[in-house]
Amino acid sequence: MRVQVAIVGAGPAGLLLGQLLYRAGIDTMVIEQRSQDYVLGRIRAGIIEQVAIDLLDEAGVGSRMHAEGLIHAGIELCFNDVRHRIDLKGLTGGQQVMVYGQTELTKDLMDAREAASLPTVYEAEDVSIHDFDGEQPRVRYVKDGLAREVSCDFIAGCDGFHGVCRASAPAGILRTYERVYPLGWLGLLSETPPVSEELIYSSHERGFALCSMRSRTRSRYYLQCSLADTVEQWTDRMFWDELKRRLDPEAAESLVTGPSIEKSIAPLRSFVAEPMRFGRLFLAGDAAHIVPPTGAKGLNLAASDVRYLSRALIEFYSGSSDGIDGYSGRCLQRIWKAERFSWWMTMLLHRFPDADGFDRRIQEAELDYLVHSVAAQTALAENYVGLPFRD
Ligand code: RFL
Ligand code: PHB
Repeated sequence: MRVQVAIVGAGPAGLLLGQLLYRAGIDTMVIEQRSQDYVLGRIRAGIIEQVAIDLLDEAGVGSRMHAEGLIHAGIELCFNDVRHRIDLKGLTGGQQVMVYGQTELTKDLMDAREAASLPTVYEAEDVSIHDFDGEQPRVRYVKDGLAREVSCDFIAGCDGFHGVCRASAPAGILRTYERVYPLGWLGLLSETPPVSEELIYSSHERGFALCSMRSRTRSRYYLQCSLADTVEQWTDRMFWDELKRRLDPEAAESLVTGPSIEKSIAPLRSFVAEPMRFGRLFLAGDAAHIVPPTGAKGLNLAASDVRYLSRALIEFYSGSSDGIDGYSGRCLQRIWKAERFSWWMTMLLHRFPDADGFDRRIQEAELDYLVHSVAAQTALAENYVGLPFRD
């Protein structure tokens, strides 16, 4: 089998890239190690920026998102039992974000790929990539017990943080930067109406909490937890009781609880791999970088990489290599700003086990500054809605 671009990984980065290239007449194959149901069952991101909305429209998969997604013009920060609204729209000249689950977005992309009968292999085993330092890279995998090979012009490594593509990059060239935070997020999904119209980010002495949602009838909540905790340890009852303790009295009072549909614990990490291109291999999305979820940037950064990569590849097939040569540098400029913002939000809002009195006073001063300074709120807002593209 031969295609122009072999895409490893059917997460949002891989599927969106495949759809954009398909619309430009470039043929792709997506090779995913998990089953389609497994990929769809992962509960992850909930907030998408205008950049990602525009790209999904460009890919022709935006109609359900526009019909079902919820536009949010602000977020609330809660500390000392009081909520403070950050007017994202007012502070950024009209920009907003959308609540639309990663699961839904992935489903829309999978449906579009299926409708166009584009080649996609799920449950591919032993995926490996070869010869991307030459003109004829190859991807090998095993399916139904048979070894297969795809030859291509380019490999797009969209296979997430634990994937094979970054791991195959030449060690002498790859540089990585990492910060691991000593805490996790325990997430709970429930078929209950959200506690508030907008997201609540709460900084509390018992730990951070976040009230998010997937629709008007489905809520997504998170609690800062210890990395030693297990999901089994946290009954639904314990989760709801703890969430109430970390919210202001009005929110705690109006919180509607119910059985969980899903519960999971995610570690918090910042990570960047540089560069993002190795010959004819390109890394995109979580394969190249991870942010702690506090700033809601992971999926949006994946979309931002895909925007650059799709344009670069389309340019290449029209005769110019400028886009692919500039790919890594352009992506990284945006990535590091999102890394900074996500790190800052994380440091501001969580309680760290090793923090001393000085660290705590700095957090208090920063929160107080934030709610009294339009300049500080504007900085938060413009980062939260997504920084503009320079090119
Ligand atoms: P994904 O989604 O991890 O997809 C990678 C795919 O590659 C497959 N794969 C392989 N395939 C073939 N061969 C191999 N060797 C392979 N190894 C792996 C995997 O099975 C998978 O299907 O990466 P992608 O596409 O780059 O997308 C990134 C996003 O999924 C991620 O950044 C976000 O979910 C992060 N994130 C959030 N991002 C936001 O923008 N807004 C949010 O509100 C937000 N909330 C979150 C989040 C992530 C969370 N967790 C669980 C980490 C909340 C949470 C709790
Ligand atoms: C979510 O809804 O899953 C979500 C929202 C905002 C965040 C992180 C996660 O910052």
